[in-house]
Amino acid sequence: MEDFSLDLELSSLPKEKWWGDDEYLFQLGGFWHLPQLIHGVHGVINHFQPLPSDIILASFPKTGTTWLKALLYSIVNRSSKHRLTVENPHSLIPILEYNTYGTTHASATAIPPSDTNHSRRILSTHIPYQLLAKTLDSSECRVVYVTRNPKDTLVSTWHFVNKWARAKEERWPFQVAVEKFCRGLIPSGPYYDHVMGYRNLSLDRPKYAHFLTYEELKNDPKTHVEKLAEFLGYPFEGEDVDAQVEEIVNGCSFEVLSNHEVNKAEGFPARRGLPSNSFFRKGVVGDYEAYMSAEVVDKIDALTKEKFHSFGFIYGV
Ligand code: PAP
Repeated sequence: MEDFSLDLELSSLPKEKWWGDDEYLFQLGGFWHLPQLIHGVHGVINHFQPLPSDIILASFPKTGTTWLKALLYSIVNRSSKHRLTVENPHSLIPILEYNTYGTTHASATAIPPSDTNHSRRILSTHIPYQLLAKTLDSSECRVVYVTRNPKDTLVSTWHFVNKWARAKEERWPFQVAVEKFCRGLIPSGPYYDHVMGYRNLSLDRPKYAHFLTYEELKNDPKTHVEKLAEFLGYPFEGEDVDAQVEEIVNGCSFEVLSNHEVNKAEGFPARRGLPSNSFFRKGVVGDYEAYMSAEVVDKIDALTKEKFHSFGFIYGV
C-alpha cells in the first residue's frame, strides 16, 4: 500500500459524526478511527514489521488493556516489575499507532530495541486483526488479545470519553453512546467485528495468538497468569510458583495499581494525551447494571447473541 499524506487520507475516507455536531470518526478497512490516529493506524498497517520475539497486546479500547500491560510487563520482566510502582503501564508499553507511528509522537518515540535488558519487546495496539492480518500472519510474534463483555465495555468507554477535554463543553450522552455502540460507530468499532477477528486468529493459530476475557481473568487471575506465562515462553518454575504468581496478580490488581501515586496523577504525561488516572475507574464486572435500563440490556444482549453465538462464542448471554 502506498504511503499518503494525512490530509489526502482523511479527505478520501468515509466519515460519520459520533458525538455532537463536529466530532467525526473516519472509516479505514471497515473500522472507525479517531482522526488523530488515522495516520498512525495507516503507518502501522504499512510499515510495522514485528520481530519473531515480539509480544503484541491487542485489544478493543476499555476491555482490560492497562491491566494486561501490567501483567505482561511483570511476567516478562520479573526482576524489574517494581517499575510498575512508579510508572504507569502505558508508559512502559507503547501503543503502536499512537506512540510509535502516530503523527505527533512518531519522531519522539521509537520502538524500544529488541534487546533492552535482554527481554522481549512488548507493544500494544487497538488496531483490528482484519487490518493487521498480513502483518501478523507472516510473523512468529505472539499476540495476546483481551476482551470484555460489551455492556461493561460500553459503560467504561462512556465514562472515559466524558473525561476528555471536549466533554467540558458538551458531554457524550449515554443514550447516544448506546446507539453509536450498537451501530459500531465508536473508536476502533465495530466492537463485535474486532473481537471476532482476534478470536478467529486464536483458533487458527493457537501457538501464536492467545485470547482471554476480562471476566475470566477477574474470576481466576492466578490460573490465567500462569497460562499467559506459558504461552509467552516464561513459565513459572521452582518450589514457590504459587507465591510468584500471587505476587504478580496482587501487584497488578486494580486495588494496588490504582493506588500508586503515579496512577493517581491528573496531569498529562508528555507521551500521552490523557491523565494517568483516567485508566483506572472502578475495575469491576457488571457495572453496566448501574447505568442500563432493562430495555438497553435486552438490545445489547440481542446484538451479542446475533454477532457472537453463530460463531460459537457464547459470552455471558
Ligand atoms: P484503554 O484501552 O484506554 O487502555 P483499558 O485499560 O482497556 O483502557 O480499560 C480501562 C478499564 O480497565 C477501566 O474499567 P472501568 O471503567 O469499568 O472501571 C479500568 O478501571 C479497568 N482497569 C484498569 N486497570 C485495571 C486492573 N488492574 N484490574 C482490573 N481492571 C482494571
